[in-house]
Amino acid sequence: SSYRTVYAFAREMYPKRIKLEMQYGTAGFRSKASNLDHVMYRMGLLAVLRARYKKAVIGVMITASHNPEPDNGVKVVDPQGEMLEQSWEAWATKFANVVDEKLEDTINELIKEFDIGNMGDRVEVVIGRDTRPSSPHLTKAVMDGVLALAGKPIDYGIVTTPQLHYFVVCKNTNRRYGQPTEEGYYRKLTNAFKKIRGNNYTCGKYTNKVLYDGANGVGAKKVKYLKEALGESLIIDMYNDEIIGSGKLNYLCGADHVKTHQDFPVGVPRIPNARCCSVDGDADRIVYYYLDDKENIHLLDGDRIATLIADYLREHLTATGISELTIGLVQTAYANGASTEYITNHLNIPVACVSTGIKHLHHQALTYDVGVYFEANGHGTVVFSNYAKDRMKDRVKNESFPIQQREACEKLLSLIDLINETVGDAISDMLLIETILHAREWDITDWEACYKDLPNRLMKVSVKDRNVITTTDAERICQTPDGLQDEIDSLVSRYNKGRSFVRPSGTEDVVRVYAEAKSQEEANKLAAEVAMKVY
Ligand code: 16G
Ligand code: ZN
Repeated sequence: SSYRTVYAFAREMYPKRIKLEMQYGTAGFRSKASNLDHVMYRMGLLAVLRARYKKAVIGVMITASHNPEPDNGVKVVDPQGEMLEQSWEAWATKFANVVDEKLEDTINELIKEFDIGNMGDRVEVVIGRDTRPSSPHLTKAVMDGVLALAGKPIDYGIVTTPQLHYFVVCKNTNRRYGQPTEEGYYRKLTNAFKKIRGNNYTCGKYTNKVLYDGANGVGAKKVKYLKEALGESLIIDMYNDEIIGSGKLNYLCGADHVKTHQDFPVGVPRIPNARCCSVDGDADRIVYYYLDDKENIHLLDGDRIATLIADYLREHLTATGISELTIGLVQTAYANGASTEYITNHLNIPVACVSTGIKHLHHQALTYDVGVYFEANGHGTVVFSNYAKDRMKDRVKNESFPIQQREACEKLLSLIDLINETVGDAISDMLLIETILHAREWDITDWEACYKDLPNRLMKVSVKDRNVITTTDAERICQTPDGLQDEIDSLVSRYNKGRSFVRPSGTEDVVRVYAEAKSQEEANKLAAEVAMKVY
């Protein structure tokens, strides 16, 4: 039977050699690549079962994003491009951790629990990987897992995480979302971009050139195709495109490095006031920044990107005249307090705060007709309801509406084509940001002038067991240990514009401490004081 194959494969090719317990967290599994053979094989098995259960194509992405090059990881992508459903995360954890001898039993348990009857269906699992040297080998392990349960693996090779999400959605929507190929992806984005931009490449203070840090990863490889297709409409000066295996992936460059250390990346020329952006190792995050005349770095992070986009979309949404369409912006507790204040009081757009992790933001964003979501680290996108899309398409066609309204609808529909609605996408986000800056005729300092960030500090604290800290209210309040929240409250109350929270990390064995206050000294001091309470 096929089960004998499953077990034989597991024992002979991908035996579980390590004791290390792994947990499927907000970013799937992440570890040293050498620990992951059996995990990959088992995620291949799980993906087939998930595909049979959902009667749809499932994705598997092999990447460790912004982590160092020797790490790797894996995430399962659900049919509509979402992250794996929460109830199955526990199954993924179980699959990864059972001993080889129990693997078949676990498979049978899952089949029984979800009543998966169609075990003969030759379901498709689409697989993508980043540029890590370990990724080809780990891809083979996933494919063997898919084959062991008689699924059909489709290997897309090296792609960005958002490209893989896009392929899954294209396949599951009968190509209504686009063609499930790399060419289809570039064509969709670049056609929309060029259509909106027209022939006017520069406008006011906007210049059509951006310095792009590819983090020596897939984000560098892929932008080459884009550059060609965009031609003169946007000149992308690419830096940090080392060959695979150079060891330089994410090293002193990339979105995570720039955001975490507020440090200008190596490998990018230090030209004052030049508009720069950095993506991360799997190109699902982006941040912008520039150096001023004194060589100080100014960061425009996910909060800034979110406000830029939300303001622009709101303006067009109002112009459509379809008054019932709602817009909302979703943040996490890490969003700078000044951004929340600006969005709420100046832009008058409702803001929701949810727990860290893209699935939470995405989920909340779906409750609006136009839902903008970004984490401060630069991961985010916009989602549109089908209702909004249909209403706008109707209005474009209906000549009884004023021409301005119909044009606003048309513009928004083009913007939707420019956006990867499935997940945060550095490349698509960049094109959207460039489109808005162009429309506003802004240089990067105009964008920055919208509001002034509150100084803030993020710290890591190592503790014996980070899970003794539990939180509520979108991680803004500590539930346990007893009394900790009171202590934080009392510290915070002594600071001007003080705010602080602590939460256990979902990706590292640490507790994170965030603090903001009127001055940098105060933010540092508050963070240190709160960290002392966590020890
Ligand atoms: C994961 C999340 C990211 C989040 C980060 C927080 C996804 C795809 N990725 O990388 O959104 O910001 O975890 O890490 O959801 P932390 O829990 O260690 O602070
Ligand atoms: Zn990433």
